[in-house]
Amino acid sequence: MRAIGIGAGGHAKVLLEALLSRADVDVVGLLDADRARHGTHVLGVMVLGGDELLDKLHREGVTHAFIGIGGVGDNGPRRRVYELVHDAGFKLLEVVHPSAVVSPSATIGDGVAVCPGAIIGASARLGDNVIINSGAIVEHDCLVANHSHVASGAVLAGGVMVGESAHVGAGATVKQGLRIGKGAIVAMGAAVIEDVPDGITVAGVPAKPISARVQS
Ligand code: JB2
Repeated sequence: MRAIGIGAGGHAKVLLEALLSRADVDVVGLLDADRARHGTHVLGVMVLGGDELLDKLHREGVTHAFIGIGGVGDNGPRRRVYELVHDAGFKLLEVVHPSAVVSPSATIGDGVAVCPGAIIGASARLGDNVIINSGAIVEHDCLVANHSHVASGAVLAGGVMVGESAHVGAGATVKQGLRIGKGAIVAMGAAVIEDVPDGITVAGVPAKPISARVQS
């Protein structure tokens, strides 16, 4: 299958590395909003232009896309790009790095990225456009809802629910059975020992609220 990547920064590079080892995927290029990146290469793959090329590429037989935007702390841009690509008729690629461990009983939505060394436990469920970044652990029976991002090295103990478009920062830990609200942010390194309401940012050990926010 022929695929286009959206974004040409650090996260796109991580996903590309996983995709370039797959015989079934031909990555034809990347698209980036930053004109300065057009014509440059990421791991040998050219940045062809901006998102205005999506319709043309689809007409030319490029059927699949992957979202290479990490958007640390704000999943709004990732959600918008996911919808744009979906509406343009592309199928979203799952990108699971060969070094990740995904339980056969786990389920994975459209366009999910599971990065190097991540572990997805038994009966865990990942929604659409979720990122489980390098070395993160999503234990058994967790639910990570659409557009959320579990950053590098974060640990969700068993049965944690992460609401839509939430962000769990690098190295954070969430105690078993808790709920992280929609659009909430857990700051890097936090230890979460109680539920986090929708839209709230928590930080520290143990984690405490530091602000409320509105998703972009
Ligand atoms: O709407 C868009 C758009 N918005 C931003 N369409 C397209 N086609 N591209 C878009 N971009 C582009 O995504 C930006 O112009 C930029 O080139 C790229 C994001 O690259 P950056 O390296 O700044 O961030 P990243 O999202 O790839 O990686 C961040 O998040 C990862 C999870 C970094 O913090 C990484 O260190 C982190 N691992």
